[in-house]
Amino acid sequence: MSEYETVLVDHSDSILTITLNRPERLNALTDTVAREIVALLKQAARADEIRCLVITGAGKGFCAGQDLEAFQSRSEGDSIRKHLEKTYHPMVTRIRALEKPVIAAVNGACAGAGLGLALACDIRYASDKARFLTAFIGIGLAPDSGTTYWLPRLIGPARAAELFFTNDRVDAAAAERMGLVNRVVPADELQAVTRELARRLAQAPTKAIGLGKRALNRSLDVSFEEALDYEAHLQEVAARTQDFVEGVTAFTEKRPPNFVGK
Ligand code: LHQ
Repeated sequence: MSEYETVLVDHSDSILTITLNRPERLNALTDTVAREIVALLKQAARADEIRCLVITGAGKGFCAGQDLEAFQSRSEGDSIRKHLEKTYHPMVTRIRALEKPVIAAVNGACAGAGLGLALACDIRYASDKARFLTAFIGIGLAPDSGTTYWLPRLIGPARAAELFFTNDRVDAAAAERMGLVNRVVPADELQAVTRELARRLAQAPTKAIGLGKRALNRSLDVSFEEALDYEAHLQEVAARTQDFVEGVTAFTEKRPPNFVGK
C-alpha cells in the first residue's frame, strides 16, 4: 500500500512525478495533500537520483485550490494566517528552494491555492482543456499562496489586477498568450510531452540548473550589479562540478555530454 493517501507517486528515469489524486474534488487541497507534497519535496531535495519533478492532477482538474468543505468542517481553530503558514507556505517555498527543475503539467481547472502551486513551479505546460482562475474573490477572500508575487511578474500588474478583481476564467490559449504557461498541448498529449521535457531536464547538469534556479529566484529582487555579482559567485560553484568537466571535455571531443547531476 502506498504511504500516501492523496497523491500518486512515480519515480522513474530520475523523474519524480506527483499526481494529486482527489479527482472527485478537482484535486482540491487539504492539509493532508499539502503535507504529502511537502514530504515528497523534502525527499526530492535529499535524493541525488531525483533530478526533475513533475506535478500534475488526476482526472479532469489540476487543482481547485483549498478544499472548501474540508476548510469549513475543520475541527482545530487555527486562524487563516496560521493555516496558510502551516499548509501552503511550506509547499510553495520548498518548490522554489528545490535546486532541481519542477514542471507543472496543468491538465484542467487550476484555481486559488492551486494556481499558487502551479505558479511556484519553474515551467508550466498546459492541456488545451486547462483553465485558470484566481478564485479568491469568488469566496470573498484576498489572494494568497504566493499568487500576488508571481502573477504580476509573469503577466504584468494590470492583467494580474484584472484577474484578481474579476475572477475571470482564462482558457489555455489565452494563458499561453499572456505568458502564464510556457506551452499548450492537446489534452491527450500533455503527459507525454511533459515527460519528454522532464527526461531532457533529468539528463541535464542538475547542479548547474539548481544554481541557475537560485540566481533566478534572487534576480527578482536585486539590482543588476547584485545579480552580476551573485552569478559570478554561483559560477565559481558550477565550475567545480563533475558535469562542468564533462561538458567541456565532451565539447572538445565532439561527442554528446553524459551529465550525471554531480
Ligand atoms: C470542490 C472545490 C473546492 C471542494 C471543486 N473545494 N470541492 C482558501 C480558504 C481558506 C483559507 C486559505 O486559503 C484559501 C485559498 C484558496 O485556494 S481560495 C480558492 C478556493 N477555490 C475555489 O474557490 C474554487 C472553487 N471551485 C470552482 O469554482 C469550480 O469548481 C471550478 C471553476 C474550479 C471548476 O468548475 P467545474 O469544472 O464546473 O467543476 P465543478 O464546480 O462541478 O466541480 C466538480 C466537483 O469538485 C464538485 O463536486 P460535486 O460533488 O458537486 O461533483 C465541486 O464541489 C468540487 N470542488 N472545487 N475548492
